[in-house]
Amino acid sequence: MSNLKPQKAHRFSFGLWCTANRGRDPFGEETRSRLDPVTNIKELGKRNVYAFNYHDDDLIPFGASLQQRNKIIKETRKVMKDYAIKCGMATTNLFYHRVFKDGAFTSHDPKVRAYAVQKVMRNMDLGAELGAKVYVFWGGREGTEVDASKTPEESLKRYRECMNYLCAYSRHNGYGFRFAIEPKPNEPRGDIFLATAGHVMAFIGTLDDPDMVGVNPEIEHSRMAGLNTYHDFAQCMEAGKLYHVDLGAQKPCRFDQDLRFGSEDIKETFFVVKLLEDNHWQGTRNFDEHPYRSEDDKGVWDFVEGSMRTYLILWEKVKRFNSDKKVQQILKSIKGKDPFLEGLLGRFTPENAAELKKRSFDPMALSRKRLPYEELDQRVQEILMGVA
Ligand code: GCO
Ligand code: MN
Ligand code: MN
Repeated sequence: MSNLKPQKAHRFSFGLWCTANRGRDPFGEETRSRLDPVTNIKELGKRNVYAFNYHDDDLIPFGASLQQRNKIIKETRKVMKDYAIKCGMATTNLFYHRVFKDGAFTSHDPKVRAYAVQKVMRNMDLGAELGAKVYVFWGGREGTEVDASKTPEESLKRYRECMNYLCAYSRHNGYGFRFAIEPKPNEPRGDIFLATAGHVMAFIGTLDDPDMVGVNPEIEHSRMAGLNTYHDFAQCMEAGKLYHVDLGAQKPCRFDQDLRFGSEDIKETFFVVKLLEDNHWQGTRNFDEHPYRSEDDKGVWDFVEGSMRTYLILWEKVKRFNSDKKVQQILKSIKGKDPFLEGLLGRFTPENAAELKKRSFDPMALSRKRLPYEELDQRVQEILMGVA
């Protein structure tokens, strides 16, 4: 296996909130000590992580004075330079403070919505200053427990109004951000609006500036919804809407586990890596996940190193798959070829349709074509298990 050491050229990134996660959950207190953002960025940079991502409050504590803010920004810039680490993505914490308990962009209260938009604009100013290319919108509180309280139609209108406003703000300032909306079906709300990548893509089509906005699908969130993550990512990519990715691992249909990349769902994860690498996808290979609560402060870095190592191993497996004679021979054998029919099917014309209607087919004969998927999947398994 070739070199599994992460390089800046691999374009790995982590959210500061992932490494600074202290293991608190609804049933228990913190198990790790506080990690300040500057040390956090430095430790990532030392490990050849290409970029860090942040929520406004990860970097500048909520309610900090202007003086504190300027000091942190200065230190951040220095550590970014010293450790050759970029800021990849910026996002806003619109979920922690109780003011957002019933939503930010979808709150009934115009003052809360205005405050949320203000919070985003202020952090967009900072994100642009730090060189972030992508701005993520994860509407964790944009949802309901009580359907009588808010209608989805009205909420989506409000969501749209805020997104349109912020797109215009970014354009007006020449920030060049690509916005990426992150779907999640539930948690922390009972039901969250824009639950899946499909919902997000449909919503984007209704915005004033759809080209500016794409999707930030997360492996864990698609699996929470019981979906095939690989298909989710691929459909976003095919639509030209894969603007950012959140990688991690998750057992299906549970709370958001945010497990270390590749620690579950190995075959699906392999196909996600294959999708990104075979298509030379341009974004950062971003991890959004948390170390186990049982880990100590040191273990956080094992988690960071493990995530990148697993990605690189899976990439090696992708190369192995792509050059495997047996796999390629099966793939070749299952793909039919008929240039004449493909021409007829390629475009509707009355002539093509008339010609197609005249053709006679033998469905039984067609159905007898061998599809050796047992062999194909076994081969994939063996590549992944390291015996092929
Ligand atoms: C989650 C989400 C968050 C968002 C992040 C960016 O785990 O529910 O993934 O981690 O990605 O808040 O806004
Ligand atoms: Mn998550
Ligand atoms: Mn995420």
